Amino acid sequence: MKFRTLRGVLCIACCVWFAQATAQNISLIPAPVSLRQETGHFLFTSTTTVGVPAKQPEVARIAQYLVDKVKPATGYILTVAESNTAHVILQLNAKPDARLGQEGYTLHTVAGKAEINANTPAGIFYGVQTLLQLLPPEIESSSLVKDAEWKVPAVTIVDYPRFSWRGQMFDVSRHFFSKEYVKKYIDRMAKYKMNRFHWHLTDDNGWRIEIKSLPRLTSVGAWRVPRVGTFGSNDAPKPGELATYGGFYTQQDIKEIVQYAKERYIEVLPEIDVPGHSMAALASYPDLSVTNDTTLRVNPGSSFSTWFGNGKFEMHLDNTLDPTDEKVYQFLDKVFTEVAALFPFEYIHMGGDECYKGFWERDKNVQAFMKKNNLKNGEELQSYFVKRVGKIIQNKKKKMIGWDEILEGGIAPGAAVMSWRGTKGGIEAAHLKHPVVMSPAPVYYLDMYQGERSIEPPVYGSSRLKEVYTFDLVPAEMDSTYVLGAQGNLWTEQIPTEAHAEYMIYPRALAMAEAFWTPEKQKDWPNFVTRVEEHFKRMDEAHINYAPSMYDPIITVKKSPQGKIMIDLASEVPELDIFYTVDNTIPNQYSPRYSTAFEFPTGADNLRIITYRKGEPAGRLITLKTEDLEKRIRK
Ligand code: TNX
Repeated sequence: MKFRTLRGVLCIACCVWFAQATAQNISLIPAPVSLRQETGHFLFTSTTTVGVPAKQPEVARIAQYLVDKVKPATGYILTVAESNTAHVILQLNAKPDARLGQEGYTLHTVAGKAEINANTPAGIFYGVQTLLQLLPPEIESSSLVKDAEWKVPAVTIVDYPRFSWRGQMFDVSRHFFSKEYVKKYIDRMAKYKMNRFHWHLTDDNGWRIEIKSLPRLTSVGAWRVPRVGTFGSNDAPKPGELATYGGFYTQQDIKEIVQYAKERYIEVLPEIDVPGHSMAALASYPDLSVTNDTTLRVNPGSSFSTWFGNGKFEMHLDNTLDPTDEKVYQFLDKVFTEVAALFPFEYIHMGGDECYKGFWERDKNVQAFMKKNNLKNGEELQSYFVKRVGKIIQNKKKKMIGWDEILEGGIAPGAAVMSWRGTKGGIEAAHLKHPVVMSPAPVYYLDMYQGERSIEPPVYGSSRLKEVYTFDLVPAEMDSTYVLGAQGNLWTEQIPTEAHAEYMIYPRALAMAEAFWTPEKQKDWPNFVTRVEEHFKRMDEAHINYAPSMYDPIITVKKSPQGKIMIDLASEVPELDIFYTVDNTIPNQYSPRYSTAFEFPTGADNLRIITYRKGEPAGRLITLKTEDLEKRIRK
């Protein structure tokens, strides 16, 4: 492309972007590749019709999806007909539009007509999601909204994703979530054009997938003693105590969920986490470990390990499969046979993370095995295990993906890597020409707290919305051709309820959705914040418990050269006014307004803070005692 042409294209792209930024009522997440707002609008009414081409049942099904989505709030039952003169037209391109690829679409709305074109049904589906987002927030209501005008601004949109893998992981082992809630999770992913649901189905705290040839995995492994305390410091099971907390998905449930996801163009990636994280499996079949510990029980969030920092740890109970025992591979063959039959996605995840090698290393038989097979250390032994699992998975005609520990001791041929310990595993895997999915902790970890820690539920690390949004998921030194995409992970040790899950997911999943879909150069933080606020309105309608944490300030406490406590307040959200008190009154807009770092007066008891945005209360009341401030002092 000649420079002048390129400049012209960039110019148009900028205008389009500017139009989106300034256009009223348009708050699309993820932001489309290009959007032009025109004058006028398309109006949904009780007589709106949806036209689909003849003999395209999949497009007709998407039309029905649209009908079902608009019905509760509008009360309209739109008619679907094989027609090209209907008001809303969904249409597959007769000749592929090269710009759109496998998931892109064009959307054109004017008075009286809305048209979505794509090369594939997935593209049509994403066009429908965009159309729904162009409707007012009340469209998200599950009950009839009276006197609303169901207007869609007139637009021309051309849109397609940055990455083909746009994922969200859900850990249903640490806490169990119902089949209905899993569907909700999937449906909400679809709204933001996410297309990979990674289902963490097994761990120390529960085995959640029915394996018909191994019934104890769910009759025993799906249940643990009930605990409500902080995960990781709960009481261990008491002798004779009944295991009443838990649950699992039958194969029928799984088929239903896979189908539900498929109808939303989401592939389901099942994870069976081995050889570590296997206490639920071992509580069911104790002879699969080197310790054969028959007293082992499904872990209820009691502590069984010591962490030394630097990622080093020791397990006090054996939660690892024995990699030297043929029985283990027979067991895994059974598991993966049934898993492969249930999940149509090309990949199966075999975990591979945080495997403690101490019980292996102390075992005489394992030592003899390692010597015989010329395996020098625990990492090489784990690599031996992973390669064998790789063969099993390959025999089931699937590809294997694992956490970045599968790089240690030598990666299995063809395996894909999920980079979680930062980005370095991803960089290394791409260097070795293996496919990569980026899900680096802490930034893409949805279990991290997302704001001021004194008012967030406690957990070990932080990931704020702005960090999620602005994170560079393909570092410069990485060969991006191997990056399939990225995902956010909702680990649920500290997340026992649906409401809390939602609090952790939203709005951070929106930041990821945009990072994974929208071209990097188009990302714009202040503009994103404005759109997030529009989506808060949608979530209010949908009764989603999103976190308002982005409105809470970032508090930094330092000591001045004179030994005084210095308070520095910042905000990640533009136009946030921060008010504070040091006199035990509750702050509001009449209190001192923060402008620059200040000294916390000697003798004061509390620092209290509240934020306002555009004149309205925004953040939550934060109270830090003098001793809290002292603890936070960073030199
Ligand atoms: C690390 S990420 C884990 C999980 C925990 C998570 C908590 C990974 C592969 N392992 O087992 O749930 O941290 O943030």
